[in-house]
Amino acid sequence: MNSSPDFVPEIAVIGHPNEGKSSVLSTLAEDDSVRISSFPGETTVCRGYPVRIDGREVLRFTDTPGFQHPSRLLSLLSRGEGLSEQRLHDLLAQVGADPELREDYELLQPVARGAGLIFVADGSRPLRSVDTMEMEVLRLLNRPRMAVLNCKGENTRHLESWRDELNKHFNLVRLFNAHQASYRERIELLRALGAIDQGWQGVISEVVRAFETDWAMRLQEVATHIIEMLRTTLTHSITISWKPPASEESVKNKLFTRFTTDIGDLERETQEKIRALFKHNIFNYRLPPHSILREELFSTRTWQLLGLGRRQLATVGGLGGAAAGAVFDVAALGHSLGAFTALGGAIGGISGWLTPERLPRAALLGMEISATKMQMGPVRDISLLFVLLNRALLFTRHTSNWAHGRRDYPTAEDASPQTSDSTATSSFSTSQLRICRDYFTALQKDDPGKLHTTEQAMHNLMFTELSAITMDSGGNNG
Ligand SMILES: Nc1nc2c(ncn2[C@@H]2O[C@H](COP(=O)(O)OP(=O)(O)OP(=O)(O)O)[C@@H](O)[C@H]2O)c(=O)[nH]1
Ligand SMILES: [Mg+2]
Repeated sequence: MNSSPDFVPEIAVIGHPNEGKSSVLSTLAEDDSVRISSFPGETTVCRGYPVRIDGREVLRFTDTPGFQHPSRLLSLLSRGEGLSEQRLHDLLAQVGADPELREDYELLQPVARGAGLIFVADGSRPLRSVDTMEMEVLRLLNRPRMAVLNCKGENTRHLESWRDELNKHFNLVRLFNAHQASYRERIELLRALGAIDQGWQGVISEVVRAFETDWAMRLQEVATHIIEMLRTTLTHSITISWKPPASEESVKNKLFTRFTTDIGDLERETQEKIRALFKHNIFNYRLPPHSILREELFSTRTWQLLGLGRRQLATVGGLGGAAAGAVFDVAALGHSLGAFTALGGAIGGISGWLTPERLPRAALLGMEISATKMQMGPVRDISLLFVLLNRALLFTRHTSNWAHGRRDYPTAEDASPQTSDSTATSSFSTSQLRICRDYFTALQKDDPGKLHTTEQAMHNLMFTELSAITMDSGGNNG
């Protein structure tokens, strides 16, 4: 193995056609430009996928076509003893001269360059003799290698026979699912790669460290984006002049539409930034059908599920401070927004779950009306902070857990009912709620000194939450 400081380890993903080689590579390299197809033979030439951190290439994965004639390769390799570089060179020349072996020749190129190998097999189907031949070819090629069982189906009956056979040809065998692997599982597989060859340990450890640092930086950036969105939204206000003959109702509607559109646009921009941080650039997956994120930001269901629950609302209210008077304004949502008839059922329906005595309160969105002007914002109700926070955290969970190799859309069958229990803030402790309350109060008072310290505390809280939701062992259904 090359020990120069500029050395970039190359790992080729290799195996039978249609087993999920390109999918495994796509997930490992977080690259959604890798071509994947349900038809065997999609990959016909080798292609390198550099993994860059801070602009520096730290690792290179190579996608390869599937074996076409492993039995012929095996018979060529089995002749003679040992595999010197000269013999490998001669063997490649022989394979290259035969047009029938074009793809086999192609897949041997990274082997000739000394790449480490990940053999990918679908452990949900029965083992066949051709699989054993492919394993034997790799064993005879004698390169650092490991095997990955990527189960395309649910069937686990064949796993044991796969493991037994793989163990005969590989020192390392791991389960890794190209569709479901989380960040943690990717890191674990990379770490395992360090063990495939003595010389690889140091360089792979460095790569793993770079991956971990990069992930933490991403979470810091996500936290910054979320806080920027909160700050802008919670201090946002718009004023429109108003004079007869325009009716108060029509001006209110206009104001409300503009205000909520601004906030919705900002939320979408923030989501795009988060998506880009997790390198989902091309494949634009849809959110699962049951996801609360498919709901409008200002809809009854969103506020019911993602706002503060009654108990937490009472806790925040009990903390006192400037926000305390306003926190119960969530109860006024149906009432104050119900006035905006243009929204029809979307907001109006919320009054259904409110008790009459809680209804009449100051306008949720900080509505001011004078003889000539109407102003909406800054928001007076802390509930919006929690709704936005929960939506941002849910979005980050979806995006960060979505394996790059997975290209199918979630279906209705994946659906499970979403309850407020699954929101991040439902498990917030009183001290975490206090951090949110303090931040909200500082924003309302426009106090730069307080804002700085409370925003820092909020940032730390976000980072902790983001670490928890992106480091769990996967799951794409959020
Ligand atoms: N359900 C499920 N399907 C998978 C998984 N991995 C791959 N697939 C599907 O299997 C098919 C083949 O995947 P590819 O990654 O293109 O396989 P390949 O080995 O690169 O195929 P060739 O390039 O043709 O040799 C695609 O339809 C994938 O979506 C998995 O973990 N789960
Ligand atoms: Mg492929």
